[in-house]
Amino acid sequence: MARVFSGIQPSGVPTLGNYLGAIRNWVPMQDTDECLFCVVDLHAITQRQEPAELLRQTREMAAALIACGLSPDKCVLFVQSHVPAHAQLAWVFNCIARLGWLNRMTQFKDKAGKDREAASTGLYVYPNLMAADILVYHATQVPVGDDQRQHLELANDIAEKFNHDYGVDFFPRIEPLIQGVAARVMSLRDGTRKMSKSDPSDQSRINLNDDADTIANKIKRATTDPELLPDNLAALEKRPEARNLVGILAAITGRTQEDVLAEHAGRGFGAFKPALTEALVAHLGPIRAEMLRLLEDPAALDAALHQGAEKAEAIAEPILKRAYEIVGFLPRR
Ligand code: AQP
Repeated sequence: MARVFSGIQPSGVPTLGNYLGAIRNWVPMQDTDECLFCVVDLHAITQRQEPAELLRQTREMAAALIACGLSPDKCVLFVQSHVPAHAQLAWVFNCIARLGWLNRMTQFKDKAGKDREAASTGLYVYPNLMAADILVYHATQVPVGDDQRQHLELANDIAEKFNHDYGVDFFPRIEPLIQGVAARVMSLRDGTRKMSKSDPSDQSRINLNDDADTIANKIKRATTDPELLPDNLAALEKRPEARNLVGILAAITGRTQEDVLAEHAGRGFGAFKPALTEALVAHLGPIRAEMLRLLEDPAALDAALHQGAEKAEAIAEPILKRAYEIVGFLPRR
């Protein structure tokens, strides 16, 4: 049985991008693998979060994950800051990763924007913490969206350098699992940018707690072009917004993009958008309802997360202990 790890930041309400690129792929894995899924609040504070908002968003994220089908009985579902081993191993990795490696990370460049000097050092070393999140469990399978590919390559570089520098074969290689037509869902306002929960424009994304009217409105206002839909994918190459909407409809209805085009070829977005809205509302409506129901009982949510943290800690502690011994830290009695 493979050990699987993946995380999601409570930096907002999860989006359709998070759902199609990651969460949805996690659900079936619970039945076949040993899965750890983590609400990564330490990562969220690499960018400013209002404390009260962060607390609310952490519970909201846990509720969303359960509403999407993760079961605290089938997987280890927990909050990152509840398991100190993540941050403890991350420090070691800060000392393994090279500045040159981090300088190449495109997510840092995107998130730091033009004023790089003003970005937090946490945002810069984010990939080292992500490597620790995974490797502190010796997890080997990491289901993520396409935007995380570069970070996982870096995690493998860190594991390899640690093993090489200390002459051990301790950390395993990580295999990124990047799946499906919706591995990268793009913004509804700009088809060249990925859909993000922390995008300042709420119109750029579908949130998992959006109601039917909000979804309809966002799809109606989504940026498109005046052309009709073609009958083949190649013709969408230079039409990022159109390609994104076709990809979303394909992913949400479990069809191929070719199938969607075969149905809608020759139509404009006036006809396509209502079909997309209908499919989104049908799929996301029950998730939203379950999420709202779970949030009515925060104590039950917290209890499930605390249980998850205990299970996670039991796996992480001996691995961290051994890593510290390898580094040469004096063992604590
Ligand atoms: N647009 C996307 N399409 C496909 N997959 C996506 N993911 C994120 N955006 C898309 C995947 O969702 C998982 C959790 O992501 P995260 O919260 O850890 O961080 P992120 O990638 O930075 O996601 P966001 O939504 O853009 O958050 P903010 O705005 O806070 O930075 C990951 O597996 C990711 O690949």
